[in-house]
Amino acid sequence: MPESTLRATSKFNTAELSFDDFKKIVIDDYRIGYESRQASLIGRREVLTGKAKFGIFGDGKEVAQLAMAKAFRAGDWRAGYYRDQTFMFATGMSNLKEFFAQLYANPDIEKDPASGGRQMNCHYATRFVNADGTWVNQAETMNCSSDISTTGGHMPRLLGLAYASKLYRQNKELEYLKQFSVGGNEVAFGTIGNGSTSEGLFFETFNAAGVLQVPMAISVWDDAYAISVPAKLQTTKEDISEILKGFQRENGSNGYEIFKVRGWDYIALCETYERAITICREQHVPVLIHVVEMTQPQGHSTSGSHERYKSKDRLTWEEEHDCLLKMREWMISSAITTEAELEILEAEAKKYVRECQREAAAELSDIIKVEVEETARLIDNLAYTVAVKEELTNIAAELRSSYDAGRKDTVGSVRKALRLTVHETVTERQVLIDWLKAETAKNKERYDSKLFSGTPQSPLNVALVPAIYSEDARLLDGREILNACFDSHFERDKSIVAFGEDVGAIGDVNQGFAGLQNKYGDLRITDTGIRETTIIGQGMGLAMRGLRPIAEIQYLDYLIYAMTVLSDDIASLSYRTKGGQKAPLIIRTRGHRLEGIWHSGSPMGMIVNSMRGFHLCVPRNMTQAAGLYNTLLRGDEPAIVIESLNGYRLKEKLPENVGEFTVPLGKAEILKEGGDITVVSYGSTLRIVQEAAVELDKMGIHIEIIDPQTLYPFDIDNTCGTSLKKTSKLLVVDEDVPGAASAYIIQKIVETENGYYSLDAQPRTLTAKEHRPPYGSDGDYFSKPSVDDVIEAVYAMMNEANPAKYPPIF
Ligand SMILES: Cc1ncc(C[n+]2csc(CCOP(=O)(O)OP(=O)(O)O)c2C)c(N)n1
Ligand SMILES: [Mg+2]
Repeated sequence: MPESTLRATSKFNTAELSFDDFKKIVIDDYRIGYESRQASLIGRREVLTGKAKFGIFGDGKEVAQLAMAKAFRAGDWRAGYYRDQTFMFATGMSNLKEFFAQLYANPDIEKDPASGGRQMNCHYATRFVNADGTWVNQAETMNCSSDISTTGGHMPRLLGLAYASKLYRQNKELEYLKQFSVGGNEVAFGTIGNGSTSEGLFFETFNAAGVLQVPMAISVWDDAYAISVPAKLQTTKEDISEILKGFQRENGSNGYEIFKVRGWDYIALCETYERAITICREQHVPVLIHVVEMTQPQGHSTSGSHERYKSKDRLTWEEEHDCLLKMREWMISSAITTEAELEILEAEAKKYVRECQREAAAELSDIIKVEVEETARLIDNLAYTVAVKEELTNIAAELRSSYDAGRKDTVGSVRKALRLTVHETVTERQVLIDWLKAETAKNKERYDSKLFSGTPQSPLNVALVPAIYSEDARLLDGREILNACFDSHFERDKSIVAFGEDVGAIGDVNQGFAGLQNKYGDLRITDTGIRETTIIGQGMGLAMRGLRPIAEIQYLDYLIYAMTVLSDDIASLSYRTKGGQKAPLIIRTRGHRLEGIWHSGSPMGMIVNSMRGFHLCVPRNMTQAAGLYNTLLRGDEPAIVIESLNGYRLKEKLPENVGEFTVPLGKAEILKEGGDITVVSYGSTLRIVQEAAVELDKMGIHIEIIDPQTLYPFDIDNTCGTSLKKTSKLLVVDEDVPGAASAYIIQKIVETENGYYSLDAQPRTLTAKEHRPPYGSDGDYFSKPSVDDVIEAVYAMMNEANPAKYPPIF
């Protein structure tokens, strides 16, 4: 980083502040804002001249962010969006070099700590997970949860970050977790654009925080536009704080403190943030700060120009109300500084930002240049020993002359050279192959690592502890097994909390948590409103702040209401921060067959396809579910557990170590051995398959039943593939739609586990119909796989193999 003056903002300490101190703070702030603006201007130019791929910047939002930064302390949190560079610079959570490193997609986390080159520019994050998986001391650092590009998508997480402070303040049992909280006195700062407040996620979060009374401070950056769509088409009355007035707390009611302030009025902004955040921090009252009259000097992003959709009058108004221009005018008119002084400051700032940009660019391009030369040299070396000399020297020359070569070009050139020389055996070719292997490993780390935390704390490393049964083990309802398991965890680990609809007072609709609120208190087992997205967001925020939440979604069919936060936010968190952040949230839900279109769903394909980054557990009964919870609650990665809705009242034996024994993730289990057909199923359909097997045995057909237990990871030990070596036939049974989770399972077995080479018949799936299951037992029978269906599907495969022995049934 080039030498420079002060970088982070200073607080106004009104009691002791002299006018000279005040002036210095204001001027330093202006410098931060001005540098930030230069970064936006240069950043846009870099994109438009092809040196970076895309740019979105925080110009026009600088002054409010300086004020917000003054109220931000160690221990506090941010969940915001792509306009916040000035805030990040002013708090010291980011700097100009990192800003440009991200713009150039530098995959080195030392250079772009927010995302290791994985995220678009202006997507911020601090690293709060160490390389060994341990947490940093969040009470001592300023903390920024990782941004996502989907606007408004971060709001549910913000709720959870704020809710953690409430738990840390109110639950004295958590005092031992000192590295996560300063006695609950932290504020979770959220930022969102005016247009994005139209999202349901915003309103759901807003209401939930009002109910929960958590220290959450939402700033709305209102520039009257959302790309081209004006406020008139976004917001009722074109004014978000106006329409949210009903949330204002009054006469001892819960609710919000709501503030409105202009985005170019430095002093009003500083006063407003000071007042708002004091209330929020001290009283745990959520606040809304609606910052109006903001501008976009360069338009929305590098994708277009705002001259296309803003009127001349609007553009002129924006120029006149540029927040830095207004601050500058005010500084001169109040004798804080002079035009001449500012000109010097601005010239210095421009130079400084330019130096930062050049250094950041060179840090990547210098390395790439060396790699390009090395690769070209290896290709040249090969060229002189083979027939296709000219083609290869051309590839090397093209690579050397490419002005923006990247790793795709070095690797791409080598792959092409290897294709062209496929029949050659010279050593120079082997050198190239070795280079490619080494480079592939490096690029895997750069671009393909950390979908999960993968640290020593990973649930995949949790020790296997078998269930122990006493001779007179009690037979209990499945729900009671789970209840005993959860009870043991709440006793063992004070950081575990569970919440969701009907989870608290009645202990969930199927009573897994029954009696536990009475025993452990309503801060640990807690009812929530009907708000799936923010239940999950609440869990995510808690999990990022060192707590161990179990967030409950009442039925699997309602998971779809939380998909945005599950898929966009939690599932991608470890990956998009290259392991810098984690949220080991456990989601508990129940599904598969019961009654009716919205209580019998099994949308497993939806989950499998959109939630990579989660472990996906599909226990066949409540004992297996307990074993999986026991594993997950000792690990540090997010997971979803889908209990079988129709299994809560079935009798199971209570293990003596119900809170200790573990079911490993990815460990498939053979439930019944047989030599004719391998049948793979999970969850509720397993009981159907097991029932069918009894009749099939009588017919002389012996199926092998395998329960993968977790769909992600899937059958790590190749149990299914090994079984196929014996049976050569595969049937996958599930109750999702055709081509959904069953297709995923087939791909895993046939391709990943090499099952294809053992097959002597087409692999089959038996699934539900394409529509949702109708209400009633007949609806179930004709829509979901039944015992009859399983028997006939198995029999049909036997018939195909040996029609004489197994003639058609009908
Ligand atoms: C969920 C989602 N929908 C749409 C988009 C595309 N998009 C990106 S920015 C943007 C406008 C956001 O406007 P606003 O919230 O007012 O923030 P501003 O950019 O004006 O600061 C849109 C529509 C997105 N990124 N995410
Ligand atoms: Mg806007």
